[in-house]
Amino acid sequence: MQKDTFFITTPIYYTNWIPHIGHAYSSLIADTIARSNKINWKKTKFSTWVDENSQKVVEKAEEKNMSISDYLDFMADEHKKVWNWLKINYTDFIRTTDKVHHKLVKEVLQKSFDNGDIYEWEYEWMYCVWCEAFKKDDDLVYLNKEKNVTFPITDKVKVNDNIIKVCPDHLKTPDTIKEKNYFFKLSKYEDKLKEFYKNNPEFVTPSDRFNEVKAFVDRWLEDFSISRETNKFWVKLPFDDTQVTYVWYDALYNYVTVTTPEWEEKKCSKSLKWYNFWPADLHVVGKDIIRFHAIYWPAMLMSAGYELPKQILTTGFMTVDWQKMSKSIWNVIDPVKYSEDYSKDMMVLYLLSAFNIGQDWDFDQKQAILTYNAKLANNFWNLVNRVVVLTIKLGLENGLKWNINKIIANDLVNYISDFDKNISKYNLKESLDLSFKFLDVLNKYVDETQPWTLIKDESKKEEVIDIFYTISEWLRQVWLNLYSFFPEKMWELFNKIGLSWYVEELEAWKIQELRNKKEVFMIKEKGEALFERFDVN
Ligand code: ME8
Repeated sequence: MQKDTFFITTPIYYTNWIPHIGHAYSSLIADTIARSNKINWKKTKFSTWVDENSQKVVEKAEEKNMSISDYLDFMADEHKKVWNWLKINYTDFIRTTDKVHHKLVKEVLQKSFDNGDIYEWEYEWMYCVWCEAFKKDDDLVYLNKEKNVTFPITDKVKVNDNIIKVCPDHLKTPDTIKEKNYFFKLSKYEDKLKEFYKNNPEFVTPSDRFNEVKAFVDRWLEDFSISRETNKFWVKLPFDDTQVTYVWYDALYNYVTVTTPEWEEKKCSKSLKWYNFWPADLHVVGKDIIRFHAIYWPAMLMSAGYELPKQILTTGFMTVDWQKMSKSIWNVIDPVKYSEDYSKDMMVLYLLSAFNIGQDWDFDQKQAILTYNAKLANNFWNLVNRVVVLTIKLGLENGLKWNINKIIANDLVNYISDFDKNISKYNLKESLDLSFKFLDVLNKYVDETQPWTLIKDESKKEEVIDIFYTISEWLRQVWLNLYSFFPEKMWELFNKIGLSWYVEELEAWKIQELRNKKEVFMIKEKGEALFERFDVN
């Protein structure tokens, strides 16, 4: 059978910081979705990246007394270390400084230039280095330095030594830049974008984010600058080597570079060669960069003659103590340290089940522990533990054999079909909720049948085996589904019941085949607890 392909991407992360839990959130979503496609018979490409074209990189390198290229190498490694530690199973890692990428960037720039979509213009604008963004008066606020308060810009108040215009996020005055740049003619694509949105009503999800994008396009599309004359070390424009690319072309086109034969030849795992991965199936991005992905990016692709990505999943933003994460106020949560102090599973469960993708939220550690204790340590682990301990007590030399009690078979069928429907639409919270709801049904079944009482009566042995087989089988089905979320733990669980080859089979796209199998469960040892309770302080 010819396999379908699936290509998913994380956002392109800046390298002026080591990924924090907000970045990990996007990567965990992408990892879970990639895995669920992979085990469902799809040839899956999962790319992650670093965006090295940032003014801040120059400052950070100076701060650390490093050359820019040493700093970039160091930070790219740090990013990889975090993702590898968290077992984010990406297939491609690309840097904006990659030579193969620069070749493509030059080609597409030339194409758009030849089409008349790129033009030169001298202009004067304000630019906030900290946001890495141009600012207009509308984007700024007044800061009264004496009183240290901000207020909206109005005609009535004039700038003076005490009242200055600042960026509302960084409270710093943006630089004024006057220079010649090249611009992309976004305005030319207004009608084409609108038509594309109309024909692709799920292009951006959740839909409220799509509405924001459409409203923005309805207001007015402004051409945007794509080059700089100041930055010495980025990709030179093929039609003017006194200018280098700025952000859009060298960042966004990463998504395409990883699908080109040149990249695949050099950097890609053999098993992923020869498949056509462009257009991407899903870009996972935060709401801060949705406009760039849903407006700039499709227009740039149309201009260069590429197909457009199929969908963009937009995530909400997390605050810590209701504030943006920032090193200066020490509220940054490091995902690796968090996983060491608590557990990676707690982080995944909380991030993916406490709220829907798209919502903003404040990180709530108490809630994270309570959710973990209730769902994984109690509901889930207690049940597994009971089955393991009692089956060992039965001393079944030849394992638990197929002997299913049909009582809750309907619940299982509904659970699996609802799970599949939800995960294929990237409803990760709903998919997890459904799994824990089904575990509730299983727990209820155990409470009602009371196998720990029946086990004392030798004449009831068959009945007990029947119950244990049923629970183990239904658990096996839950584990197959939860593998996309908690792969390491599910692997340990498959081992526990004598199915050590399962992960290999799953990674070879076979969830449907495994679901239909009739296994014998060999349960020999209790082993260590996989999900232990944490105290809430
Ligand atoms: O913006 N909560 O890179 P970046 C949730 N390189 N998600 C968060 C988050 C938070 N507090 N903080 C970051 C860039 N993210 C540019 C993009 S596009 C041409 C260039 C996630 O390192 C979220 O997905 O700031 C966001 O979009 C991404 O990290 C931004 O990463």
